[in-house]
Amino acid sequence: MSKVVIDPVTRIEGHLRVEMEPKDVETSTGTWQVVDKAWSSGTLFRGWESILRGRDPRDAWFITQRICGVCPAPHAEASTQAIEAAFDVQPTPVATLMRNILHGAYYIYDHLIHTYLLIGPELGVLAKYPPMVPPALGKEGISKLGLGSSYAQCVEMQRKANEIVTLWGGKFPHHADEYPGGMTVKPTLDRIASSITRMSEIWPFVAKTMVGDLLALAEANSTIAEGVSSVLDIDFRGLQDVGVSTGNFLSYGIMPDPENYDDWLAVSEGQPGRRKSALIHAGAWDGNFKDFDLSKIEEQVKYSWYDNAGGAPNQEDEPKPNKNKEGAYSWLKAPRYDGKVYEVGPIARMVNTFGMDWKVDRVNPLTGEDLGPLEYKMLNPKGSVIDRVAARVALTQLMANKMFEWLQDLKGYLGEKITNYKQVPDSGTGFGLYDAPRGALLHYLDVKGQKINNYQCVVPSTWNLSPRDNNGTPGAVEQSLVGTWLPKGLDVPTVASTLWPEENIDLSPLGVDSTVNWGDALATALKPLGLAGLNMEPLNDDNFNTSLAITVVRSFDPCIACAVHTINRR
Ligand code: NFE
Ligand code: MG
Repeated sequence: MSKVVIDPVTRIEGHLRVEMEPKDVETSTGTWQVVDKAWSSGTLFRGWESILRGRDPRDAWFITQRICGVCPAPHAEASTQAIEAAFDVQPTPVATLMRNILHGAYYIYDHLIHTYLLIGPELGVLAKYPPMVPPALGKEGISKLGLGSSYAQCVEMQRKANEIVTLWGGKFPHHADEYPGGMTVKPTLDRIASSITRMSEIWPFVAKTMVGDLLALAEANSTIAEGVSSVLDIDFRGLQDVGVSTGNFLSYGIMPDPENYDDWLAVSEGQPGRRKSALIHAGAWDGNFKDFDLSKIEEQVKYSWYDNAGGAPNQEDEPKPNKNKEGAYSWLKAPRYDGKVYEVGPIARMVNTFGMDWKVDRVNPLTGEDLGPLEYKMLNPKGSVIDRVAARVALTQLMANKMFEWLQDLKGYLGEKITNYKQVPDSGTGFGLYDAPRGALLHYLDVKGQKINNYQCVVPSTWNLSPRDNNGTPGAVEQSLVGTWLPKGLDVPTVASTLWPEENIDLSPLGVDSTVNWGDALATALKPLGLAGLNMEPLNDDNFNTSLAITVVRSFDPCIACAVHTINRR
């Protein structure tokens, strides 16, 4: 059968191509198409690991931030920690605390934009949930139909979160104040107060709107399940049956305890462990809590456009690109842990810290008002679209709570020593391991003659979007696409009307004299925007609707700008 291709996958950073081979499935209601095999290709060719060679190692954290405009902060942090390991210097406790505050605000921004701007539109459409559909009819649509109400607020709130990053980092993207051994910013009461002011607006949005939207999605999920089950005559439980991955989850942890940094460092020095003193733990969950062991990571390259041999990150050499390599189809390598595929990202952070059941408090830190905890149990232990969304919401709530605690704690450190300055050593090596929003992020630095001799990054999207490995096993996203329904000839409004047939949306506030069902309401709102190619326009009988498949891909929050960072010097 011919392939269905999405290229480029939009609304992400970088260039991602997804190919899918459909197969027919016969049921009592007809012949349907689902994904049989999938291929994920990074089509973008970049230059990072090579341009770092020969440079001053102190510049690495500043340069590697430029890998990505979405996740510069985690690259800065992973790099700074690699430099600190190579220089044999530790950050001071107050520096670690300020880093937690900066990165906590950054995390809130990142998970907000993914939930609302990057995957929210698909979820809002599927779940008949106007607050998460883009505010396509502007202020009038927001006030009269609630169309895009949460989406629009999110835009404001992510800005406030980024303002906190700039209070501690000078600017965003690409903050300017980390330094091996510490920070170049001081804790001051005005920075603390300005951060709390912004958090006092962000916290209620997260605790009420964001958590409320997750609960609304979870409730709508049963109607989606019934609708799809009856159309296809299959036993479909809902969004927990979409985007199912491997059940193996890898995390490096985030937010070290400033007073127990040795526990954090042990893992990046090669000692198997879980960094349990950190807010989010490291681990290699395979159905049970398992220590993370750095020596089990290797990159495989059989299906990647390189002539390198692959191997452990500190064995990898100068990239040898070869676009003509037989069988290869991606600029991404295939990182594996203990030879197996592991999903990285929000679920990995949650399960490696809390297991399958999560409970996050929602007590307003300023007023004491208790909204009741957010409680969530993973709906699919192998991971799924809805579990990824839930994990991001839970992490945002957790981070919003912690921000107040850290800001309070910082008052106890005013006037403390900020940096353990150290000269560039003649030689040294070190790893920085830090969980970026999209997942486990590794930087490796080798210094010789006071210059960078080798630099390697193994990045979250490289794990999730990897091509097949040396054994031919597909990567996490490639596996999670298998079985996804590709509706043929059915545009998005038609699918929406089938799932939600009741005609109960009154368009009269917009001056349209009718009461319509969800699909017609969407068509009214979104078609005038001319979203051709997004399955809003009528599809002919040979065309596949790829919206569900793209939702699967988006649930991993791909970033190919991060995932490929090699250079062709020829
Ligand atoms: Ni460019 Fe990134 C994150 C890193 S890659 S977004 O988070 O590191 O997946
Ligand atoms: Mg690399």
